Amino acid sequence: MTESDELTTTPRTTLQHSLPSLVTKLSYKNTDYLGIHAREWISPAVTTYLMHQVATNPNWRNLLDSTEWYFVPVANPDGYQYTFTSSRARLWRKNRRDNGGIITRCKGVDLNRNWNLKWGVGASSNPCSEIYKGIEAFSEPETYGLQRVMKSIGDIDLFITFHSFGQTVLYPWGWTNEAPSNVKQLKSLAKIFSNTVREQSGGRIDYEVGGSGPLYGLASGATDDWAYGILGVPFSYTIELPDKGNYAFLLPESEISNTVTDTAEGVYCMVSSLSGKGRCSRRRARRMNFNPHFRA
Ligand code: 0X9
Ligand code: ZN
Repeated sequence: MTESDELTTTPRTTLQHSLPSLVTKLSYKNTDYLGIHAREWISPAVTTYLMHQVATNPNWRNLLDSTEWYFVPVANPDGYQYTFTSSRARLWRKNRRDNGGIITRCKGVDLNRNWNLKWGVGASSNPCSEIYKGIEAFSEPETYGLQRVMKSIGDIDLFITFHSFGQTVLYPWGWTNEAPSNVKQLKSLAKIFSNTVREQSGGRIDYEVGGSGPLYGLASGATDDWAYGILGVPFSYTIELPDKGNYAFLLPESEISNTVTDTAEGVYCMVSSLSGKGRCSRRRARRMNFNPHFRA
């Protein structure tokens, strides 16, 4: 195959059905994304855009020989669909689980409180709560299906779950204020994201970097802690996308384009720095001197 052939070859795409989310696998190794709270509409937009970049942008090709990407654009399909049904439903967060109950009949489990690492800390047992943890860890088909797929992938180097809002890059732990063992490296890679986005946005978008617990308050049963603590993913993040609370979950349509392109550039540089390939590799990876798990 010639070099120009390679540039025009579309990556092989495999679809796997994990109940009930759809994981799209492109034929490269080692990165992983998802969006899980229904009302945080910018998350599926970012994930879909990233998927498109990876699949079609020739400028990303220098990363792809050594990387494999997994995307879950909508990890909470019922909740997401519900937010389109009325202006009251627009701010729904959980899935649409029928929790039973004779008096309240409150629906929904918070899918980011349902994973089995320290399940229950900073979460609620009340089905009417926005942060209801469910009857047990992985009680929900969405989380149960996703963890099965994630376990089946094998070693994952970088896990990013997109949420909104806040403009923060959060690393573990969320269930305790203790810092994890590779906190320096987690912080360095997070700063690569935030610096890249700041440059790319002409200084407009400034992310704060920090531990989930210290910055957002203790909350367990979330995907980032599970990926880090149970799967052993060395670089695991929750990225709270823009804005900082002005529009909050109702980010205007006019902000989508900037947000997805800024975020994609940030992710590109994270992966480039980790893999030692691509535009951001030399400048950043050497200085940071990390790459402990990357299997190029
Ligand atoms: O509370 C959450 O689930 C996330 N924030 S949001 O406003 N999008 O709901 C933050 C999760 C951070 N990670 C952990 N606490 N482990
Ligand atoms: Zn969220």
